[in-house]
Amino acid sequence: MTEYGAVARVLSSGYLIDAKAFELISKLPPEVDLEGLAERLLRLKEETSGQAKVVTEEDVIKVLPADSVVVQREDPVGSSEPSELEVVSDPTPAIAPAEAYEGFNRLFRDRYTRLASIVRERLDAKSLTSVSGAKGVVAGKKVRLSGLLSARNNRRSKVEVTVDDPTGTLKVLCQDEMVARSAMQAPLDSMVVMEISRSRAGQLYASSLLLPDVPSRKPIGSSRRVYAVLLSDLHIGSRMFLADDFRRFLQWLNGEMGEKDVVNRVKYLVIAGDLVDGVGVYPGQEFQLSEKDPKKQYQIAADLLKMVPNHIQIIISPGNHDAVRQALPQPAVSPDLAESLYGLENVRWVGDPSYVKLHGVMFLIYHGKSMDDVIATTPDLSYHKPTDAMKLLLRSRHLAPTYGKRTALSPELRDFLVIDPVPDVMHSGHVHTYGELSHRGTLLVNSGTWQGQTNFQSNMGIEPTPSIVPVVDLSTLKVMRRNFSSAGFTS
Ligand code: D5M
Ligand code: ZN
Ligand code: FE
Repeated sequence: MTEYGAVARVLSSGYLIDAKAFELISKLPPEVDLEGLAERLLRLKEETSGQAKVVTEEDVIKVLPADSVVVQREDPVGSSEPSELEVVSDPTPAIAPAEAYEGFNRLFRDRYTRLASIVRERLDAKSLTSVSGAKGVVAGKKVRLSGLLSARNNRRSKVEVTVDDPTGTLKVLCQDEMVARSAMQAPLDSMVVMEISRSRAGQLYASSLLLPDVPSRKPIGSSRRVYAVLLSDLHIGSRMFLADDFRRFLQWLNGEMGEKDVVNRVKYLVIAGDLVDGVGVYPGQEFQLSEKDPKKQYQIAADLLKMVPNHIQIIISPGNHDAVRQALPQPAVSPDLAESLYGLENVRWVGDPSYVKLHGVMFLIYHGKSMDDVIATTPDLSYHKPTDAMKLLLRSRHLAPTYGKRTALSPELRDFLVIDPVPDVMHSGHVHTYGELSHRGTLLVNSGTWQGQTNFQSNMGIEPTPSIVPVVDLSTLKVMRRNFSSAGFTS
């Protein structure tokens, strides 16, 4: 008798078998007498009549012969298991920049309003005052203030900060060493919350300075054990694109290097920008290109991504080398330029940044251009530890807080760069160094690159760590790494 026979028998007696119970029965070793099992199940259910007429996994475990069976908690996933992609937020259809001056006013108003409401949610709203309210604080009293950190000046060991909100501007002195340090580490133009008091001489002092941050959460994993593979910065079309390493990765993904138990679970491949090297991105780039036509660069990308098994859903967002505008948010690359990729059924383009849910797990995909700014302006941050820069952005609840540096912003009606909701996984690239870190339940991954070191990076002292692939188990948010560099395949 097959397990279906056993199931049919229980069903025909007026009981339903739930999914987990069914799965367990179907995994039992062949020596288990299913006929006997079905009999015992029926007896068990009859004895406990009055309860729901559903056979659960617990019921099955109760009637299993005690000695013969090890209950497998394995969750086999075959390549036929479908992916579940939901695009939660994508700037592409919403992009409609307003006139520059009025546009930026509106953009910053939206940024302020949304960050202020995040802060109110995180802290007791009643205890927060505005800049104009804080101006009136009398000597000996403390108030809590939220506002944008518009300037900071380091004066010997003290730091003077300027905070703005729609009610005005205020200068506050950070004298305490820890508070001064927090002031130097907060990105310029980010939302901060400060506790301030006035001295008898009339000077305002900060006794704390905090970023909005994210609440501590338990990661929410997928119910099925499926994996997402994260990539970025392939730079196809560059002479430095590591084609051999990438082909090795594609072979692995096709199960040609074994590890079928791993690759069968891969349901998603997420590319966080710089799929191609583009053209005219920096002076003299033409000498570094093996392919100078952007359409052809995307054609090569399509020829490679065609080799990704069809059941794997590919999600691509652009970066500063892709054939779209540089200003954030970036829309998806258009079908005119990336026709070949739009032709692949399993490819979904989104803008930069975007939120997508993969098997219910919320991903924030962001290329990471603003990391250049926070790394340049924040002590202790470096290109070697990209996840520290990502963590600072997450704690600021904004992907590009600092205005007027190297990251161009577009004056949209809505600020797509505010980090809300809190993602389960934040995936970036851009800096070309691999990194992973967990912050208060959010997994941060920088997926490195597939481009060797360029002359420019060598002059800047940037040492890329290419061809390392993070594989995220969506049920646990744990990361496995695979290295496809020429030094050899290591797991
Ligand atoms: O950027 C790859 C890495 O190289 C990233 O860490 C920034 C750095 N980079 C690249 N171009 C520049 C310029 N012009 N100035 C400063 N830093 C740079 P990618 O965007 O992939 O080329
Ligand atoms: Zn790049
Ligand atoms: Fe980049």
